[in-house]
Amino acid sequence: MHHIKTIEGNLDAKGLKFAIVAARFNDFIVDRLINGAVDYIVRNGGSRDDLTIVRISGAFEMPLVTKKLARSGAYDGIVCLGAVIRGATPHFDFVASEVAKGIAQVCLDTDVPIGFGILTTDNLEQAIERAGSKGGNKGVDAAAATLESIRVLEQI
Ligand code: INI
Repeated sequence: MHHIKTIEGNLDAKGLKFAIVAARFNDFIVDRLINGAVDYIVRNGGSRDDLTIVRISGAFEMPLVTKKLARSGAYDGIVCLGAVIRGATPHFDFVASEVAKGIAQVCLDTDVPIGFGILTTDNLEQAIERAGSKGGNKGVDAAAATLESIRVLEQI
């Protein structure tokens, strides 16, 4: 808006190094989130040579691995991808809330922008909807949010 100083991130991924941390659990879904995230970064000028994909067992392992990646100083941003599906687990609420809390903590503790691309859904159909069909692709959204945060933080 005119006369109002506004800080906005451009969406140019050129020269940025990203780590994508992705769970193997529900890989049928997560592989599509990875494809979406990689495709988004490359379409916005990022290079495949600057991407590192880290595969881990499940969403519960995400915070610790993400913390080590963030502390390494090697990445401008980290995109966390997984799928926690209620129908498939009796400990859904525990896993889902611990992971969200843990990743938020890592983000604030390390000052590294982290995108939260972990689906938490009631069933497989809802997960499929958000992994590259009618609900879009949450991997794309998480990569986009990470990129935007990196570029905003550069200006503050
Ligand atoms: N991990 C997931 O990423 N998604 C799930 O839906 C899930 N379920 O259903 O249990 C899940 N569990 C594994 C968990 O993340 C850990 O890997 C496991 O508990 C070992 O620590």
